[in-house]
Amino acid sequence: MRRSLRSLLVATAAASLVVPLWAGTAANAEPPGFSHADKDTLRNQAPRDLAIGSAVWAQRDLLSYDPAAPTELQRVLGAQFSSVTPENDMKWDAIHPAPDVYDFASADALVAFAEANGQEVRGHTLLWHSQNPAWVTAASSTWTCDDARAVLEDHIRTVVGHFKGEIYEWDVANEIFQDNWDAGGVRLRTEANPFLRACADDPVALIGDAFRWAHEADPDAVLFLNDYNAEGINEKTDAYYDLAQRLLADGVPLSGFGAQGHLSLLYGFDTSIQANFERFAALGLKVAVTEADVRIPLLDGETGPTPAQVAEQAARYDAMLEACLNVPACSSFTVWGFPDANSWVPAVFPGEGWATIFEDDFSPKPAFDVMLASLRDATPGISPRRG
Ligand code: 9MR
Repeated sequence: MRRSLRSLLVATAAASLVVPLWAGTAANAEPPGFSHADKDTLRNQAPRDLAIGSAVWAQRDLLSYDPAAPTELQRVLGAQFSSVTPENDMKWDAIHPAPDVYDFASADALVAFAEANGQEVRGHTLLWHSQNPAWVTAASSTWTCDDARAVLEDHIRTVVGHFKGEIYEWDVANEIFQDNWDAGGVRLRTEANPFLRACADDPVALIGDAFRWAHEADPDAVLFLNDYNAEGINEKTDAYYDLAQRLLADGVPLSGFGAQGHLSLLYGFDTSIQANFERFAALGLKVAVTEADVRIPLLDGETGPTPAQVAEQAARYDAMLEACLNVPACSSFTVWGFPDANSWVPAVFPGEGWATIFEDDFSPKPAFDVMLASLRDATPGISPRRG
């Protein structure tokens, strides 16, 4: 089991003054079966026990996994990354398709892949306004808060309990705040989220209990709030900062804050990500970049981005990674899948793309090279740019 291996190695390192604390921790351990030539990888260059992850949609890409004959995607995923996040396989519509039916098949396949490749698993996600099954949407129109609480509690206890000991970080609450461009501005999603809507009189109590149920089901998992547009210090992250303080004051087992990191070159880059991470870390929370990608506006008729766009993309990926490297509480840095052909971006943002760190033939982009160099240059627990 990944986490117990990590604890064991840290304990062993602590007991021996000869073995540095970062050496051989589970997150950076070499996957079985890889040759020396594969050692120059993101996972093996990561400092301290920083997990370097990717999302993968197990239903599409891992069900047919044969360790003796991996697909190119599976080979790269195993070689480069020490953590995997199910892109869709643990979401409500996939894992709880009917009131009394839980389907763990593809999520279990992801956990099995991770174990075969010496990887940890980030769980995603338990309370969200999107990708809920039709039965939830239909039933929620008549839910009382007690009804919603009963459904959510059963789901969280069942799903987190199923994976107990297998998942090091869970995105418990995902995208629970609106954006400042939404009607009503930045506030909890008590309209779009069916659970928060049913408990709109006191949504914070429901959120707190979601964390409590998850913690009771797996006391060792680090439990995250997670959102987009949550990289820098802004109105939304101010709201999260206030919520985190309130939850912690109430004794809620909140233990992480995740910035998804979905960036676009259409917009400027907010350089306050490190300062934002530092304020959440000061509350005693882990922080993480959970879904990094950097999409590029592509002109009609062009087959790819310009050299300047490629360089800017690499700089933004690296800036997010550097913020993580510079904050010791940053526990994981995850990219949201690869290669570009698998990216969610073109379907949602027509005219934008080329967002991942691998081209469709799996060759690494400059963003990959720059991040690999930053990981290699980082000393354990501290980034070289920190002085
Ligand atoms: O990448 C996911 C895509 O395959 C799904 O169709 C989509 C459905 O909403 O969700 C995508 O992942 C999202 C993640 O779960 C939460 N943050 C935003 C991600 C991109 O939309």
